[in-house]
Amino acid sequence: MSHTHTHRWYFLFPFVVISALLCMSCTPRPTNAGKPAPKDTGPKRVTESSVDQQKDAKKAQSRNDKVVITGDLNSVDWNSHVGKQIVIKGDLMIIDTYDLARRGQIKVARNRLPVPTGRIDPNDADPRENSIQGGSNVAKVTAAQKRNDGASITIDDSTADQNVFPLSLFPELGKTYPTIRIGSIVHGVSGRLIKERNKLVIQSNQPLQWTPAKRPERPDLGKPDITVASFNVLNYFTTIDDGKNKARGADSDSELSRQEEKITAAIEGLQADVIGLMELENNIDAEQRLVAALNRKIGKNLYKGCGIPKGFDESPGGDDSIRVGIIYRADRVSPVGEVSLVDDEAFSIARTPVVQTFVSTQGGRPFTVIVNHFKSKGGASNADTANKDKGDGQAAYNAARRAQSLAICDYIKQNHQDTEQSRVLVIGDLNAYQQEDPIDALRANGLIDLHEQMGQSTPTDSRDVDYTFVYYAQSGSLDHAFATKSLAEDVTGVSIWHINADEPRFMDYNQEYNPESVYSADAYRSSDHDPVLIGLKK
Ligand SMILES: [Ca+2]
Ligand SMILES: [Ca+2]
Ligand SMILES: [Ca+2]
Ligand SMILES: [Ca+2]
Repeated sequence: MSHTHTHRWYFLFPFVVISALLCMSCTPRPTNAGKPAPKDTGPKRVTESSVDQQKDAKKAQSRNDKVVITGDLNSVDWNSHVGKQIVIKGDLMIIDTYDLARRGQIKVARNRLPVPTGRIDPNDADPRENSIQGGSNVAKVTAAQKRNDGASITIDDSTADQNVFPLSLFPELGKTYPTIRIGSIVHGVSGRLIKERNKLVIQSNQPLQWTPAKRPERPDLGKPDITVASFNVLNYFTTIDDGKNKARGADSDSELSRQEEKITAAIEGLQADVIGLMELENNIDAEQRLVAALNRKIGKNLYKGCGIPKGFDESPGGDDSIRVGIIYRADRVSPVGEVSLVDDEAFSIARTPVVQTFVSTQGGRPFTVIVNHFKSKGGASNADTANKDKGDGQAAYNAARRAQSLAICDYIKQNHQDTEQSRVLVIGDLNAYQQEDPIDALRANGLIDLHEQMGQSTPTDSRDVDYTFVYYAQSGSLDHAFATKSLAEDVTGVSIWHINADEPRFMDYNQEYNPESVYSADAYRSSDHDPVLIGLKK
């Protein structure tokens, strides 16, 4: 997005100033029993001494109906304010847009909310430690979750009608502005607090005054010889979902074309030489069709697929309806040996990891990429005892994911000890946040977390949130990049390109409810995960 575009946006909306609607004589009210009222940072109060008694009575009435919030939302006792007019002063960040198209709702907080286990280790008081058992530090995870739960409030468009477009909170969407990203800033809000579907919402009956978050350029990785990417493509299926065949992707040829347009735009934009993909349909067609579409898009036959390894269908995880795969730029890298897999029972309820060694077409030493898609956190009702949600912040199937991590470590120890083969990259959607057991297991076994190495996510850093995914208004990284020591030395940069997690889901390829005017054949919301990029020396 250009600066001019931002300015134009501002120019159109300088008059939607919520503070003009404020009751100037409002006194800030205690926001929580027993807690002091926040300091009034708003306009000076009008002196009331000269007004007559009738007016005084009216004002008292309106004061009782109005609540002004200036500080931390955690200290607000929302339940005691149901039915009242709420004014939240100061900047609020949009942290969730999941229900924006359907219900006209966004969630806001003072800051982006990090998933607790992204920073707090459930079994190590110091997150730099790498224990992978027990729950000695779970109380801290739980406390952080509780803080997050109280840190936000929902703003609603004041109607129960669904899929109303244009959006009344953001009427310019689809006209002069292309998206409503998470991370955008709303400059205060006012409206009545009601309970709707057992949820507290502030009904705003005017457009919000806001500053959009910018869409980031593809991140810089230093001066790499080779670029590797990891990208979960959100169920790219060539089999059209007919409601009975259990296909998970597009419901029509038209949706498939749109999905393909967006994914190929994203992959082209990655400018990567090797791309590990998650959530391809488990057949060869999906990979081949995607590669063909990419080559058509760039007008050259440069991309190739590694295909499906021998013995894949019989391997643990090889029968899942989705799989991981690897595609590459044949002008930039050459495969060394056959594509192979990690054959381990740990993957029987997940997806078989796929492995390929490459060398730059410009020479240099070989490197091996292991692409993973560990068992997800969902589906808890089917989980056996070991895999039940233990309430430790790591959700269901943590034990399965931990075993999958350990299987990857074993595989590397068995197959990649010789100097010639010791440069290994472990990438993919590990379905675990940075301080959860499966990620600590990789560190405990000597693999290097490239984000930590590059100083992009130190466990104690409280300023920025490292994320590839947003789930129930919390941001965190499920997608990771680890390397063996000998390869970690040759990493020039690692970065997450935020093209998806912050973008509203109504901008994706689907056509059931998405407003047609916001669709664009670009990289944004090509998936629900952000891709990860890694730069390497050859
Ligand atoms: Ca609504
Ligand atoms: Ca740790
Ligand atoms: Ca730990
Ligand atoms: Ca659909």
